[in-house]
Amino acid sequence: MNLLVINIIGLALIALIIYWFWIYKPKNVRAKDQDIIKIIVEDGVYQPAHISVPAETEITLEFERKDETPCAEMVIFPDLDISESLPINKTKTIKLKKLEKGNYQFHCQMQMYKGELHVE
Ligand SMILES: [Cu+2]
Repeated sequence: MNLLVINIIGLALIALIIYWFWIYKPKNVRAKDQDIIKIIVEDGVYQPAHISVPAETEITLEFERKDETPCAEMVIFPDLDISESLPINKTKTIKLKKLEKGNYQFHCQMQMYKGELHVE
């Protein structure tokens, strides 16, 4: 490989890192009572990762895991005592009970995938 090619690859990697850490913002969705929110588990992110939920409403989450690595296998809501394994390319339904105001995190077992419910 000549030096130019190596430089271009280096610049592309730097651009990717900048994009990932500074520019990329996970999508935010706003849920209403009885909504079903579909969350795709892929490429190291939950999409959407931030879900706004009105307090005292009931919503359902449908996780669809496309990432086959073991990292993505579990989804854990530590504050809600929820810990579920996600089958690959199938929908896993998690019905949430009514929540009080606050932020509730959810993540994979290694906390590489991260998301948050904003109950307001
Ligand atoms: Cu993980």
